Amino acid sequence: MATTDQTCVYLALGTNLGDRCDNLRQALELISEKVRILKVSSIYETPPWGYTEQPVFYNQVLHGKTALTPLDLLTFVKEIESDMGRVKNFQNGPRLIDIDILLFGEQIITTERLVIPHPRMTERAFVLIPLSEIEPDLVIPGISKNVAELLRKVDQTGIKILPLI
Ligand code: PH2
Ligand code: MG
Ligand code: MG
Repeated sequence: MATTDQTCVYLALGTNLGDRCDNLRQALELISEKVRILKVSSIYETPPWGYTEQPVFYNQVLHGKTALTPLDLLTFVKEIESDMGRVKNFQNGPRLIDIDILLFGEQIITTERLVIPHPRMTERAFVLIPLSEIEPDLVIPGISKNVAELLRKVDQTGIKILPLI
């Protein structure tokens, strides 16, 4: 595939049900069908945020390039979530796999279906830690701060990098 007309994207993965490592591995494989994956962070074990009475999460961030439009990318990742067996749950509740679009090039998108940059990414250490591992100098569109600066302002308690086994 030609590499022109491809947009840099950053996606965040999260899982706290079933075989979490395998869920992440499977999600990466499915995402790679339409996103050329260029960088993948380590996996981080992270305490649940928002609703605490649930298993700990594994989180990971990837950087890639895609020819999809933002809405087609959203449809694509939602299809992967449901194909992998994610069922609807309450907000911030347990999930087999969550794939969130953090950034789509330099674009700022505010529609009913899609808000980019991801509205809560700047507050969440479980996103900023893996993102800073692969892209510490990245400046978030609409905010004049880079990932490393944003990370200094959030609570990183309880987050552990998963050793490679
Ligand atoms: N996702 C949520 C809510 N809370 N907590 C952690 N640690 N990791 C997540 O991915 C996560 C969460 C909603 O998307
Ligand atoms: Mg999410
Ligand atoms: Mg989501």
